[in-house]
Amino acid sequence: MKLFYCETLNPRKACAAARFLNADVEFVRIDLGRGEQKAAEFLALNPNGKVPVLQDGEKTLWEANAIMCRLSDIVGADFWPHDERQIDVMRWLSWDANHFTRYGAELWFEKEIKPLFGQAPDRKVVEDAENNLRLYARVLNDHLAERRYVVAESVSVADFALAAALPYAASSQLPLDEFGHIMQWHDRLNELEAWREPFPVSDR
Ligand SMILES: N[C@@H](CCC(=O)N[C@@H](CS)C(=O)NCC(=O)O)C(=O)O
Repeated sequence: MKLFYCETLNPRKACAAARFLNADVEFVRIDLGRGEQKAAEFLALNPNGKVPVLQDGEKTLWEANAIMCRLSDIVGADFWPHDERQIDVMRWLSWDANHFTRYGAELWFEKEIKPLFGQAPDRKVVEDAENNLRLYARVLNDHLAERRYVVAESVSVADFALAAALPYAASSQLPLDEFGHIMQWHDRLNELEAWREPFPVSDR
């Protein structure tokens, strides 16, 4: 199996999951700066021209959350549960994409990625994203007040999805300091080497 990735927010989830699950994947780096994601060969794998992509024989799968779930199934783990927890995990994946990481990733993009290409952050977009992130962070913070992980008692794909922007909290100045339960939960995820160090060392 090949996992196409770059050292950015979305592939980070898939790489962390592959490491966490000890999945037998070959990491293949795509250089986004050089536009390798828009090459015909790569577009044949993912017509969106984005990483991550998982190639498993004839099957290719794009979207980081789906890749995390697939890897869990391949190794027979509980990371993508198949019992009554699954609906709850699904709920958080959906909420995250539409609310929490939607705005966290927007701030990461405005503050870290645009400057790499010589562009200034859009102040209106930043202000709007900060306000929305605070709004939704309150919901997650309250949910985590008496829980170690987002769903049930163990780490699931919901944790890795919801935490996607948190490694960039300081560098992207995410307005999350006041949300102690979120920060403590992310400290717990950082105890996992796979979450702390998701990318192949030789490429960093
Ligand atoms: N919804 C996709 C988003 C993937 C995505 O946006 N990947 C970015 C890197 S974080 C990318 O490949 N960007 C390159 C481009 O758009 O040209 C997922 O979760 O996998």
